[in-house]
Amino acid sequence: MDYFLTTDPWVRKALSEPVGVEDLTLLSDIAADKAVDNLRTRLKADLIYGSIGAVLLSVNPFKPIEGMYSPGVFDVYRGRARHELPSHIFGLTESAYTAMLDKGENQAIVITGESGAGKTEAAKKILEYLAAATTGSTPELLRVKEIFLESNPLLEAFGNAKTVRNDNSSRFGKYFALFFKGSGDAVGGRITKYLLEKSRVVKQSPNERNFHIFYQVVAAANQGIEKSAAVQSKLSTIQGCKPQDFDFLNRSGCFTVHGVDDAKEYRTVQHAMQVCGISEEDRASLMGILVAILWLGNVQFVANPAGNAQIQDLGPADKAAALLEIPGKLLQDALVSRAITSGGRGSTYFSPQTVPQAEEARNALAKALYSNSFDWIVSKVNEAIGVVDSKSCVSIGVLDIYGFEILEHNSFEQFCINYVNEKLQQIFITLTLRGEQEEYKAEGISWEPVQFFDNKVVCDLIEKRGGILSTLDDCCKQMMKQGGGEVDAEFIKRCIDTVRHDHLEIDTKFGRESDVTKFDIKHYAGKVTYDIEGLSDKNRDSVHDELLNVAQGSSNALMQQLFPPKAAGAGRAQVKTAGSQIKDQAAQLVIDLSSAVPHYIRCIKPNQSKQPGDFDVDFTLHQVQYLGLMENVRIRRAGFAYRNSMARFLFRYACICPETWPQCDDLIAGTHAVLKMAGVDEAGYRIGKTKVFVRHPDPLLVLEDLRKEKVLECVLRIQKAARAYL
Ligand code: AD9
Ligand code: MG
Repeated sequence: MDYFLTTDPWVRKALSEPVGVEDLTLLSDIAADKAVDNLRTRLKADLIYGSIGAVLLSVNPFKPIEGMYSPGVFDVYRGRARHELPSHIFGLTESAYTAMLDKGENQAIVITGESGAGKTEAAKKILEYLAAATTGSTPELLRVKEIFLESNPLLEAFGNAKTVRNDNSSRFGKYFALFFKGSGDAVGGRITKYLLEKSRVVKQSPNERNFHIFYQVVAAANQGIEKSAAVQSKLSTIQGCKPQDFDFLNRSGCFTVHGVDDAKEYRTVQHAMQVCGISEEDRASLMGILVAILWLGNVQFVANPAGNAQIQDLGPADKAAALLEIPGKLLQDALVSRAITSGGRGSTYFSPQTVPQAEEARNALAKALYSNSFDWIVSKVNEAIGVVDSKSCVSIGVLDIYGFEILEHNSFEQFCINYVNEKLQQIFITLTLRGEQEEYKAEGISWEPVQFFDNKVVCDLIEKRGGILSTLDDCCKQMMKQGGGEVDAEFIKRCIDTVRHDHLEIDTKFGRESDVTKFDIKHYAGKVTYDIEGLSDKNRDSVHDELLNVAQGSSNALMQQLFPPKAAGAGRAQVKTAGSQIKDQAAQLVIDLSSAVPHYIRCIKPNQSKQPGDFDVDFTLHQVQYLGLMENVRIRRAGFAYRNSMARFLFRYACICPETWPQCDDLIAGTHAVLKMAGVDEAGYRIGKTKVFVRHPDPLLVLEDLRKEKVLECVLRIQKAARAYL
């Protein structure tokens, strides 16, 4: 084939040097340590991609690999079937793209793996490939492509941060879907975001940073790189300041990221905002909000003689108020006091707050300002890409979500992140491991069952009624009614009393229930210990009414969009807890993914040092085990590469065989006849009750070629007939 003649050095190298086995299904010994050995050998030769059947494996090299994503490699993969070429993310993307166009079915690429394993990089490569593959030059297409590519740095600036695991860690989940016309050109898209880790705005762990955008803004203010006078006027209040001067940035001891120039990134991000249709006025307001958040962080409280909070220095609070375009006095009052509506008569009085309560209120406002801004940016990007009638299009969706996390201290954020990862693992199990086996059973195909851990039990523990999320919600609601109390303590008490489960461990051995400060969940990827403190606050996730009123009273147009006024006469809205939001989103995600043809990329992180050339065998082995890769291999080895209903199979291929064309009355006899025509012997396929299963993918290529020949023949005949007629 012509690709053997390719001069592209990367493809030649990948084709010419068989290093280990590319598809783990072909391992002579299916043991996890052998698989890890194989991954290591291949990584050493810069072969980061491999596969298990249709699942693409990607091992993070932590260094750029020369030529791997070059235009030459793109050209080789474009238009070719996946198994003709070495495993590559381009191959997977191409197969999703062609399947979408050929069959008119929506596709979803699901990228999983732990933090720092390479998911976001993979998502970017997919996007670049799709942008290059859609070669039309209509203004509509160019616009969609540009916005999709530009929205990446914008969303990363606001949604990513340096963590100990990854210098550019996604702190939100993202599902982006690109919509295509039948011709293959992109006509629109949609980005859905999942739970932003907003607690990072006010607090970061040691050696981690706040979201990138804050450092970019501080750098820009100092280097005078902003051209717009309106934006510059917002930045001017922090001119001469360093990140070290802001309490929301200076507690973790980490201010820079190796190899990242924050000022340069600032320019890229501001340009991206313009491309995404954000006006200069809104951009100025947005930068003003970010600067206001930094000043809010510097608002300190001290206790007056009565023990009530008062603002130590009005300077930062006034700066924040001015930037947010709200009256300074109103903001000050709302930070240190709170309206309480008492009893049945509903009379309201103002209760002074303690210092911790005022700090909590300040932090809640900062988080709300930031997360509402983030939501607004996502909505602007979506607006710019253009809403299309998704029913008249086909789509490719790419899911890039935060990876599984086990930190020294795990809180509500890790709980949500790990829950979403449980759901993704569950989808993987349902569609590949359990699904495959159940299908053989239902079709009456002889089959040796393979054992695997089904994490549905862990999903149930978290999301079912009476499980962890609903117990936490119940406690939050009840305590709100009672006007406060120790919600975290009540939550753990109820967990001990009512949520009994094999995957939940609460150690009460050494103390009373009230001394319990942690609980463990045995996740599919390992046991994680969660701190109880702060869970309920993070779950309730609310800004108290006075602060909300103050924000709603801003005279700034963007602020009015971020904090729309309550409709007249509307009571206190039933605010959804963060836990139930993520549960709803996860459920919707399952629906979206299940209604598309899934493709999987399993990313593996070979070390925790983030250095090229370092391979931590135990760490990698653990991922191979919890991702269920060996079970996947076993099922693949015993299984069939292709399956489809006989009706659909014949719909596509009946034309190649005289026994089935133009008439086929017997599905089973017809299927046998077509496969015989393609030279598949009887050991190579099985016929079930409604479906046909073909063991290897090669016969499918033969069938496709025969079909193409037939179609061409027909076209020529029609042309000839038409000419004769004319
Ligand atoms: V997290 O769950 O968002 O914290 P990701 O997204 O899995 O995580 P990411 O894609 O951000 O990880 O990769 C981490 C770093 O690894 C990148 O910043 C790159 O420096 C490096 N990386 C990842 N994939 C590749 C690759 N294919 N080639 C070279 C890579 N470097
Ligand atoms: Mg990421």
